[in-house]
Amino acid sequence: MNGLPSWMESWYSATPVQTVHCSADLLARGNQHVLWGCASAPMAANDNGQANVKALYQALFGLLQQHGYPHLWRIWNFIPHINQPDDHGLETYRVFNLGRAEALAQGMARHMPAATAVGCAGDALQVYFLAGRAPSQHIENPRQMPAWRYPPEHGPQPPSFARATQVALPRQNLLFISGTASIIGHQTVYVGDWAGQCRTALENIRLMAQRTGRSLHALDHFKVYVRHAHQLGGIQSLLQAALPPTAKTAYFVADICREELLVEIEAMGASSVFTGQ
Ligand code: 3EB
Repeated sequence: MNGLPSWMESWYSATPVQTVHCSADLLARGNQHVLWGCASAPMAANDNGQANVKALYQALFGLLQQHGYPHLWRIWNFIPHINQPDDHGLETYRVFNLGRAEALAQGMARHMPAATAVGCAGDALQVYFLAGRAPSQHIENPRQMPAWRYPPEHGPQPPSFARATQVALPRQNLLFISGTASIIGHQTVYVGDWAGQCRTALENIRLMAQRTGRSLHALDHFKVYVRHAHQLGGIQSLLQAALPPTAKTAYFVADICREELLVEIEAMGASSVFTGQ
């Protein structure tokens, strides 16, 4: 209807927002604490996109540095043909990891953000980010190996992201839990079993929330990525019974970075801090 997309994400600010950058492939708007934006780079099928990934991340870090929001809190990576091999037979997600790590190693952003990395249509890598003037606190999951330490069986370069980041703003504590899957240690568990994968991913999220003193029910936003459209109904009813009923939850059909992963769940907690004013 009206050419509007079926789903939109809006971020609101109680204080004035300014556009700090606007070009064809990089857009960013922010207030005095937070910068929100998106970036894109060409990533054609079968092409090695490593240099483009690196260039996008370098441009992003440059922008954050230049405008005084040096801390990357949260990033969403939408990667076209994510599970397809490039011209050298390396899976696009693994190519992405090489380019991202190169930019991180060179850049000032030594602190990894919380992240999501899922597939998308088209031939462009699309990245959405939240960065801030204040650093975020890095949180790992005790029953998952930090992703940046994954062994080489998952690709020549481990993925550079934190399991979660937490930020204390003047009136709000933000918790960003990365895309979370059915992984224990570094291994995928419940291969071929979407229900088992849902329960394991949920338990991983619950453990992360617990690490920050929250229950699962203190999380107020969830996004669920489902690989196969025909499993969406089953996954939705399983999760609806387990997720907090008051949370905003959105479901998407998307490819996920490991071929055998059927579902990935991310979460956010944005509890208000009442100052009594
Ligand atoms: C995992 O835990 C599942 O490469 O940025 C989840 C979230 C995953 C983010 C990323 C990958 C990424 O390894 C995959």
